[in-house]
Amino acid sequence: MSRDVRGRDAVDFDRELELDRDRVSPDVVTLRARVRQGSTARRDCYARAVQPARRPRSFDPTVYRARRDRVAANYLDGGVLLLHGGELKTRSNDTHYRFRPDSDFYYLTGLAEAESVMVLRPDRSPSFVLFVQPRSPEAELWNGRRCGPEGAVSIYGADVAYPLSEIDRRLPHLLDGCERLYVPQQQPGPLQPVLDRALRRLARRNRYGEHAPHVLEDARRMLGEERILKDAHALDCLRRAVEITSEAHIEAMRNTRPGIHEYEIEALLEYHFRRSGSTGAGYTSIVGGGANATILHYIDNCDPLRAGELLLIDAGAEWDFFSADITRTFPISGAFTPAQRDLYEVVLRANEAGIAQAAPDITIDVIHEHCLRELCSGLRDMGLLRGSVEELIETDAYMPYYMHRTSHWLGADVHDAGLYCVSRKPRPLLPGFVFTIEPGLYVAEDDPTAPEELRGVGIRIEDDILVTEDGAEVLTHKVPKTVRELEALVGQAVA
Ligand SMILES: [Mn+2]
Repeated sequence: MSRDVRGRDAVDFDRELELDRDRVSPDVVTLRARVRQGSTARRDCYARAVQPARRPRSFDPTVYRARRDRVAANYLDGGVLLLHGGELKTRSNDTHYRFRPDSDFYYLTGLAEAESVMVLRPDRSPSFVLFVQPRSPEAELWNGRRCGPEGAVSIYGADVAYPLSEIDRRLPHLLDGCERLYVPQQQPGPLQPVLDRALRRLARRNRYGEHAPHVLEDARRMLGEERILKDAHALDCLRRAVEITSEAHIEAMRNTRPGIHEYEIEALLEYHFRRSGSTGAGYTSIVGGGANATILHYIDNCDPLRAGELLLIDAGAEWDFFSADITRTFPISGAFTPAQRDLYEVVLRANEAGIAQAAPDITIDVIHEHCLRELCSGLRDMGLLRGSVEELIETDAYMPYYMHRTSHWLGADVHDAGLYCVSRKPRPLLPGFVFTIEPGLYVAEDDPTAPEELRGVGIRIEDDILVTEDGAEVLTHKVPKTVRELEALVGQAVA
């Protein structure tokens, strides 16, 4: 076999052998060379026929085509949209995290394959172009199926699709002459070098009549406005995610008892997510007992749960890459102490006051204010703060106990895309928006001004809300949150 046929690796390997020759015995050198050339069996194991590309379970191309059409009609304004589907992320050395596609990319394509790139050019032909990893018996044997350019067309409906290796050659032509280009500007990520090369190439070719886009716009901002109004498929996914998450929270409540560990509850929640067919948690589950609940994003989940303390669970399943987001707090031994119950009732009143406001034309700032009023009047009644509710809000006196906002958009991302302010003013809710209401109170473990029995108590109650034509629907209504319901349910499975 000549060096030319064997390619660069073999040539490099031979060089390495030359260097090695002085250091190792001739036998070892011969053995290594034989291994490098490979046995027939070794070559044959990759020579299997490539299976036909598989359509993912429950993939409906009309959902994604309708979204691309809406984006073209409502936002692109004659421009071109360029998105990357997300990279495979290294966990350590040569192992990776499970791939999770970029939300914007998946929203418009339904394609969950790493390294894919989409070019959407509604006014031109071809208008929907995908770059994907090519079919490869060896890569697919190790790492899983790929759709390849053929599947990108036949399954995902691309007008034309190319292997990723052709992107540098083809992208300049696809962008040539377009005035306006939409790319994710906050986190261009892996797209940046590809785009830079394409734009440089177009600039170089300018005197031959080619020209690069004049205006760069932020694709995330634009797509946030599309994604904030949930279509039927998004709502179906959210409802399914909420359903699974609700069952998981109830299971967690039923199985909580003193002595069980936070990680056991985490495992139980995520067991339920996965056994229900969910891709898993939409964010790292927060399972915090006692003072761990006062750490807003506590994810160590490593401690045993103690009688007399509260457990805060903030966890949500993802369904087809849409996430639920539910928080509940309840007593580990099944009964609140009087002080815990009083503080819990304050947060519950705030949660209900916020929900009562949810309706079209209301802003989430108004909902936040209603929650704040309940929290401040409760903190005052319990002796944690002094002064009028107006004063406490005016001076941010509540901040040591409530340091986060009440709401965020919810969808493909748990903190979903979409502007919170339009023209610097909080935007009114519209039917089809989905958001959370999640007031909380957190008393630091070492707060000398707080009554002893409240130190290290953290409470949050979070529901997912769909704005409807005439009000709002609490998607998460099945998860108990009154004191009576919780006390009846906690520990039932282990009693
Ligand atoms: Mn949340």
